[in-house]
Amino acid sequence: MGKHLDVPLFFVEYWVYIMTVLRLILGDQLSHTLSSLADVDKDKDIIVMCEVWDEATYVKHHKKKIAFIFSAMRHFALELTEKGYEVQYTKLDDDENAGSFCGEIKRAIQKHKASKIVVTEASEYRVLQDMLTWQDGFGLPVDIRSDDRFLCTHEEFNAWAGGRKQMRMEYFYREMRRKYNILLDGDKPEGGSWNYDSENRKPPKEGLVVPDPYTSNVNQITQDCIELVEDKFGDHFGDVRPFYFAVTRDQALHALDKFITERLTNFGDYQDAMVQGEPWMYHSHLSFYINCGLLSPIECALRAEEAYYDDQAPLNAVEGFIRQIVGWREYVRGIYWLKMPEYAKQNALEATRKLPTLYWGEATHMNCLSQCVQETKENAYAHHIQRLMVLGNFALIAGLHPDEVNEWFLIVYADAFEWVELPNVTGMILFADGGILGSKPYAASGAYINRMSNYCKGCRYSVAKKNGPDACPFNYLYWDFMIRNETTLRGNQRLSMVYRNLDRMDEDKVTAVKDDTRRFFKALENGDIV
Ligand code: FAD
Ligand code: DLZ
Ligand code: SF4
Repeated sequence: MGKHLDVPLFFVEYWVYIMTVLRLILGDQLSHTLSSLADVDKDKDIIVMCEVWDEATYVKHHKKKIAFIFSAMRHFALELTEKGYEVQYTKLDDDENAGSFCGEIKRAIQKHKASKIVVTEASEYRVLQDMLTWQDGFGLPVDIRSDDRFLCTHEEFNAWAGGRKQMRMEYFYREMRRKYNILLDGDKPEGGSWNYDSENRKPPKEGLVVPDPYTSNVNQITQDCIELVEDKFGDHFGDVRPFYFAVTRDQALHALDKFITERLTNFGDYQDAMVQGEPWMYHSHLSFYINCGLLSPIECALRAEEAYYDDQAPLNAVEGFIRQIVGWREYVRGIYWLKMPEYAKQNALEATRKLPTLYWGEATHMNCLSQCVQETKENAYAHHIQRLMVLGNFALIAGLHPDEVNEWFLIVYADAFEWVELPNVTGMILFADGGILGSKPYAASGAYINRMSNYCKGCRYSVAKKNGPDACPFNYLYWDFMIRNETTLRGNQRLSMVYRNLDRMDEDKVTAVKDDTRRFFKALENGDIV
């Protein structure tokens, strides 16, 4: 038993009165309504924000992504200071920068004689594990609060998932619609159907006029971040200039407004369309802002719902957009936290190939891949179908190792944080989780890309040719993928038609598929341009 000291009550009260609470805000927690700021005391508490080498380099993030996060962090710190909070902000190149969250917290505890830390739970497993060591490591209370910017708590998701054989997004999404009473007519879905995808996903038509995307003006704060990135991260992938992302909440609200008024109407129709030279299409380009906290997911969904009730946008577009935000976004986060840390090691198809250098912008004759990589390099953005059906589809059918593919996707997109990137890559594109997230692999031949884009017109390969050196590689890689993974995939009900077709394929055709695939991989391994 410890010895009780007789400490006078007034002393305890005085100590509580003077104690300094540190409130750490991470680079993806830039929300004024953050749980860790809920009860902040302007007179005593110190808000800690830090640009740290560890975070900027645990993978070699795209240059634009780093400039975006740093500039948004600096603007957010300024807003807090203007509101009267005391903020300790450490820039990356400050002399005393300790280089890690842990090091910066330790420095702040010593400097401010802090007696408690308050933080909102990290969005990523890696960082949360670190946070969980702080209480013992620093010997003071650490209050880790849940992140109520997400629409579904961990407990709710686990309860929904518990006992289900299959965790299909569609059913989860309906629960979320009900929970937030969104697009409902009484207890029925607006318009009578939960999902209007059958009306969406039209191929691009000639003469589509795509509105200009939101672009911000670069002020001195952003300019400093751009120069810092050029100086410190010159060997990272991607173009930092021109820089046009929103870096404050006001700017992000402007981008949201622009999407609702100028793009939402066509969002559903052309959600899957890809047009050469049109990287932004009718997508919202809001993921960066939602993921780092400048916008909340529910406000984006509610703005779209309002546009429908005001007759500004059709139901197929509005429902489609809302499904991405309240359905897919929450669902992938739920899967991530349910399945980590094992999820990061999944490789159900035992894929082993290294990531080809064409993903870093080296020359390729495959025009679809070349366009998507080039746009990714310029913008730290590619829209969903480019990620899924071009970059992801190739990674799947070429049998690229999940670690290599995950690292690439985590690096190159400004919206990439592991909680959302990993399930999309390991689950949605690679089927490496064996079917937890999706019911079948999204493998497709060149015909799909040709139907949904105009890439094939400018390609050295012929999408109409199935075999031979001029044939579109997606055509034979698709069949080789099905043959290679037959033991694992043949039993999948949703692939029964594919395997029936394979069974009908004559032997010469199977041999041609295998020969073409062998030749293609050999060229890839030799460093030839494929
Ligand atoms: P829109 O098409 O306008 O969609 C609206 C919003 O819905 C998005 O802003 C996003 O918040 C949400 N959303 C849509 N689809 C998804 C999805 N599958 N998962 C989660 N949220 C979704 N999204 C990320 O935010 N970060 C990632 O690192 C990421 N990696 C991906 C990797 C792969 C291989 C694939 C196939 C998808 C990935 N996505 C990721 C999902 C999706 O592609 C992006 O959210 C979307 O392209 C962002 O652009 P947007 O804001 O214009 O989206
Ligand atoms: C992405 C990123 C980068 C590049 N740098 C920082 C940083 O220096 N400081 C910071 O607080 N956050 C950064 N982030 C965002 C974090 O990676 C993100 O907040 C955590 O991974 C969440 O788990
Ligand atoms: Fe891509 Fe094949 Fe079309 Fe070329 S022909 S753009 S490789 S799908």
